[in-house]
Order: sequence, then C-alpha cells, then structure tokens
Amino acid sequence: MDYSQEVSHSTLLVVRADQPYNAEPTAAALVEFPITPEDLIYCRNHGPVLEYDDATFEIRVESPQGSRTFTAKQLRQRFPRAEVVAALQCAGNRRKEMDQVKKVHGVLWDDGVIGNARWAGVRLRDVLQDVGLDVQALNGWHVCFTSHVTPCQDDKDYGASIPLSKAMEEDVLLAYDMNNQPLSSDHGWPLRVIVPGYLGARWVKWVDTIYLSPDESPNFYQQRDYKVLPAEVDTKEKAAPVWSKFPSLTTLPLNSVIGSVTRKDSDSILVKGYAICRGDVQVAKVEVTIDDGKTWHEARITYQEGKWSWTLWEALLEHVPESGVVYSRASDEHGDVQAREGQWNMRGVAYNPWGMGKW
Ligand SMILES: Nc1nc2c(c(=O)[nH]1)N[C@H]1C(S)=C(S)[C@@H](COP(=O)(O)O)O[C@H]1N2
Ligand SMILES: [Mo]
Repeated sequence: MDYSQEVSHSTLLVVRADQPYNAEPTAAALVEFPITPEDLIYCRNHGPVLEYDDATFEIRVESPQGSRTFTAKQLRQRFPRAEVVAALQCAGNRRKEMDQVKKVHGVLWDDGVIGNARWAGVRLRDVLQDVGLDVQALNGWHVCFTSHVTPCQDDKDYGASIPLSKAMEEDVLLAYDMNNQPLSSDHGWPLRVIVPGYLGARWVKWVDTIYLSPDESPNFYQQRDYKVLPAEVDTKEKAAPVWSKFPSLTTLPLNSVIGSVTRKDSDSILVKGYAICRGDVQVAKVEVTIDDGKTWHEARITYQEGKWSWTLWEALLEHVPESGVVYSRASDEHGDVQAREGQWNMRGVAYNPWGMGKW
C-alpha cells in the first residue's frame, strides 16, 4: 500500500502502528473532557489516510427505486443539518487486557479507543428518501457503505452495513463536522457515517457509495471480523470455516474503565472513569470497590448527554490504605450489572471485565 500521501496526525496519541496509522490517547487524558477534543480521538485505520476535496469527492447512493450521485459539498447544501452527541468506540477497546488472559489477534489496544463527540451532518434517512427509497418494500434489508478511495489490509476497500431499520433512525448521519469544526481527514473528511450505539467499525470514513441489499455487506470487515467467536475457536485456521456462522457485532456491551486514580490527601483518593452501554440503553449507575467486591461505593455521574453519549463518573474514597487496587462496575437502566470477567475471543472484541486501577 502507498503511504506517501499520508496526512499528518495528532501528536497527543500513543501510536500502536504507523502504517496503517493506529493510535489512541490514554484513558487518563480522555476522562478529563466530556466532549473529546479532536486531537484526543483515537485513529483506527486499515489503510492510508488521505486528504480529499469536498467539491470533487462524490458519493453515489443506489437503491432499487433510483440512484443519484452528489459531491460531498452538494449533499451538505441540499439537506438540512442535524446534530448528535455520540460515543465512538472501537470493538477492540481493552484488547490488551484480553491478550494478557490469552493471546488474541489484532492491534493491542489499551482502553483509549473511545471518544465522545458532537457530530453534525445530513440525516441518512433524508438522503435515502430523496432517492425514492420504499422502506416498506425493503423490510429486513441492509444499508451498505463502502469507501472505495483507499485500499485496505484485508480487502480491496473498506465496507460495512447496518440494518435498514437502524439506518432510518433520526440520529444516523452522514457527518461533515465534528465538535463544530469540519471533520479532519483522520476522522473521515469529507463524509463519514455516524451510527450512534453501534461499534466504530460501521462508522465508515470517506464513504463514497451507499447501496441497499437484502444481505449484509460482503466486505471482509463485516463478514470475517468484528464478531465474538466462541472461546474454543482460538486460531485463524479454526476461525476460517466458521465466520459466517456467527452474527456481526452491532452494539458493544456494558463497560466501565478507570482512567485515573489520584491521591487527594494522606488518606483519600479520587477515582475517575468512563462507562458506556449497549445501544441506546444508558448507564444508570457506576460503583467502585477497594476490597475486591465486598463493598461497593456509588460513584457520582458527572456527564451524560442525550441517548448516545458516554458516561463520565468520579468517586472520592476516604480512609483508604497507602496503596491498593480499585475496581469499577457499571449498571444499566434495566438493572444489568457489568460482570467481573469478560469473554475471551480470538479477535479480542467486546471485552468488558470490571475496570481496574491502582494507587
Ligand atoms: N474507510 C474506513 N472507515 C473506517 C475504518 C477504516 O479503516 N477505513 N475503520 C473503522 C473502525 S474499525 C473504527 S473503530 C472507526 C474509527 O474511527 P476513527 O479513526 O475516526 O476513530 O472507523 C471505522 N471506519
Ligand atoms: Mo474498530
């Protein structure tokens, strides 16, 4: 692959791989900001990151009822602007911890492949309705997204899909802004898909083709990756024949992570972290323990916004010993509680054991 035109990247991230560029901030930095600043948002790529011109970058929308091509600029001018605050999270968040349980395949991400941003763009459903899409007639179909403009590691290009029913939700966007600024090249300028509640892999950057299909996208990243395989499937050889038997990930599970533990005075500590929940279910509570789960202390939720943001929280613990281990667990609105252990899987996705910190 050709990396000679690669754009320059944020200097605040820990680089996990150069080509393709994969980098994440520390969780300690992340939990300081409700809305993640652009230069602290992780970068996850399967190919080069290039700069495109919105006046010439074209997006083709194909449906059984009709097809159209717009430039990114035309799309922005033609449809109303919509905004949503939503957390973007890679399915590989916390993979490094899973790798310590048993070796996994993939970039060894720590717990920083998550960010929370204010996205703005056009509603995907407005664009689909504009090409005359008959939603009733396409019950059970999928909306497929492809970015043909850059080659990828495992397939000729990057693609993903979401159910049409999800695509018609008002908060699913083709975004051109992040945090009230034009998207950076790193995050998909001039257009990227925003699917609040779904894993980052479906948020296709530099999207140039949208089409309707009775099946999910045939792309490698939809079919042969981003799935939780059973623990006994622990090699690529064992995985090869069974990928198609397991569902593609859509949402990611209830999770909490400790970003920082700071000593406040001689016998108290401040624990800060983030939590996130499956789909549009919000986090209802976060608790921390310093006695291995015997007693739990409820943390104070310091930030949550709308249906799709992450949750920030903090807990001040007093009369603590000189050093120790603190764990966190989140609960959702339905009363589900994050379990102590996560589920090991070969690709190291959707890992969510209790968060852990030390002081
Ligand atoms: N075109 C394209 N889109 C992509 C990817 C990619 O490699 N190419 N990576 C996906 C994955 S796996 C994630 S987690 C998010 C990461 O978005 P970010 O780099 O803006 O953080 O983009 C998704 N969209
Ligand atoms: Mo990802």
